[in-house]
Amino acid sequence: MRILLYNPDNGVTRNFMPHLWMFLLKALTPPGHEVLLIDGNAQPMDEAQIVQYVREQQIELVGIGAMTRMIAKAYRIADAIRSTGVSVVMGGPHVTELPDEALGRKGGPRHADAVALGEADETWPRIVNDAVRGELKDIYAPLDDTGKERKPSLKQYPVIPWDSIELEQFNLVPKIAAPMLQKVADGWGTFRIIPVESGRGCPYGCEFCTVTGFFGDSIRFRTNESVVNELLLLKTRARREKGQIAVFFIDDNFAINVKRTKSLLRDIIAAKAQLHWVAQISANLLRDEELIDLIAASGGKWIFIGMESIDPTNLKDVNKGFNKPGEYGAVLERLAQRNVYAITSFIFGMDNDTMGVAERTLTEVRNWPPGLPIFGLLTPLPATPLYKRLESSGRLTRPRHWEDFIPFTMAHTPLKMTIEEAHAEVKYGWEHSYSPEALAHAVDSLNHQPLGYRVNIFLARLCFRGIYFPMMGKMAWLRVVFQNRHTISKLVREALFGSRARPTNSSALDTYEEDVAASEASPEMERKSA
Ligand code: B12
Ligand code: SF4
Repeated sequence: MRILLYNPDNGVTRNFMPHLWMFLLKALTPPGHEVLLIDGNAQPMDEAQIVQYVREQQIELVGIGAMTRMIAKAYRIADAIRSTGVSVVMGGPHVTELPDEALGRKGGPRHADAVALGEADETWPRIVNDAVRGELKDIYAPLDDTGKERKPSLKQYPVIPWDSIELEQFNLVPKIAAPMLQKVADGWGTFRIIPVESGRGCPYGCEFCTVTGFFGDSIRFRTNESVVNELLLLKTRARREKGQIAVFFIDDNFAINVKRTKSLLRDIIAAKAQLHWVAQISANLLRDEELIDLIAASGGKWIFIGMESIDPTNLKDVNKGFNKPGEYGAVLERLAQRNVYAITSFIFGMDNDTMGVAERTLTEVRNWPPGLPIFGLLTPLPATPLYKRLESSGRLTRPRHWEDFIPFTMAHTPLKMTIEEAHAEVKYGWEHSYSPEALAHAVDSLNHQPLGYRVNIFLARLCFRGIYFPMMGKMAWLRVVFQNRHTISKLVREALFGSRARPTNSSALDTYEEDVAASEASPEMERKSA
């Protein structure tokens, strides 16, 4: 059977990384079938295009996975495919939480022939076999013999053939630049960020998060050996292609068991399997100096930290009181001393937030080593404790917000500000962190570091800017390059003439302050920050 696995685009950003579920299910497909993958974020398709693809490729079964924010698109695509007579199976967090919606059992249209609930590692082979026999059931759930939910063990993890799998759609290097970049240093002809999981589950149960409900609070790990072998495969591929591969450890809390994380990192170092990597780790787990040493030595470059708020009342409200804002700065310093930087994620629109929350947060952020701050709004995802709390207190303004996804627009009203005010705060956060002046400041604050680090933070900020400011086309990128021409020319001068061309710290700061003063006086900037 020819099977297509498809993940819809989110319509806002071009995803920088493929979705792991597709590669995993492909690896778990019983032999004798051909599995094709399309990630809409890398290859956007509308309904007509996907129908044409399904017909041309003679696809007989389609698997679609989607987060809540992409579900409306996922349903439209599923409807179009089913209208051609091809069966559609849906899986992932949203349909697990609301299977009746996908199956049309709530009075709405049916979008899927079958739904896979929860982790599908063990049910997928069954689904494929049933589809071959034309006997798909409505629901597939991972249950043991007694009918109790069973979370798959990760001890027998399938080998994803990263060294040979087709990854063309996930190359972040523009085709036009590839031949030249192949010759730079160890080769930059390709650059891919690849998702790798080392474990699943998180016991913390933050109120807005689906993870504890979906993966359970019992944490399961792969063996160190299987993770190390996967990294070695990726490393071999990068060398062969004269390109670069970075890894995103997608575990929700990569250091949830510090002892085990240290042992994995030691094994990575011993096997020389280091690649540059990113991982999500909560701040409370980053107190351990030895852990940070091992992170740096094993290739860790960026740590995603869900800081959420600098207000302990907000954190307590969403069951994240284990985050201690007072220690954020020290944690980031500890990382920065090893040249590891942080993606610091904040949520605005919490119940104790008032106008000015963005500036109050940025006042803290400015005292920390440079990183990548990101800002979002509190979103009640279906089946989370947050959703239930807001629903029972009648505070949801758009209870089925996923039917009409509007980026950066809340689905409930916070207690101390309006929905519009909450969005204005997010906008303020993005504008003041990703303006040309802020980018210049981030680069200059790494003046004591080699050029590579300065280029790295600059490029990372340019890319992250796209999460809020649409940067989908060539023109959008050209505009951003023009706006940041001073920083770009400074970095290019330094690359050509060495650090002699680098401004001293004080002059860099003066330039920044002049820039800020200039931009504060600029009506354009004032309008943007209103
Ligand atoms: C990596 C990741 C990202 C990446 C992007 C995704 C990518 N390219 O991998 C980044 C960092 C960009 C990201 C961003 C966001 N993310 Co995210 N992300 C994750 C994370 C940590 C890992 C995903 C993963 O690979 N898991 C491992 C795989 C194996 O699990 P899985 O995807 O669930 O797949 C299994 C099953 O669900 C099932 N399955 C899945 N699809 C299908 C399809 C079929 C046909 C079948 C049969 C089975 C099946 O089988 C798989 C194997 O068991 C998850 C949390 C988590 N642990 O899953 C959150 C998660 C998916 N993200 C979430 C959210 C909310 C977001 C953001 C909206 C956050 C924000 N406020 O900005 C953004 C949106 C990004 C966008 N594209 O629009 C939520 C989604 C909840 C929901 N109901 O939608 C999650 C669950 C975390 C949470 N806090 O609750 N994310
Ligand atoms: S620590 Fe992260 S993954 Fe765990 S419940 Fe909280 S937000 Fe979700």
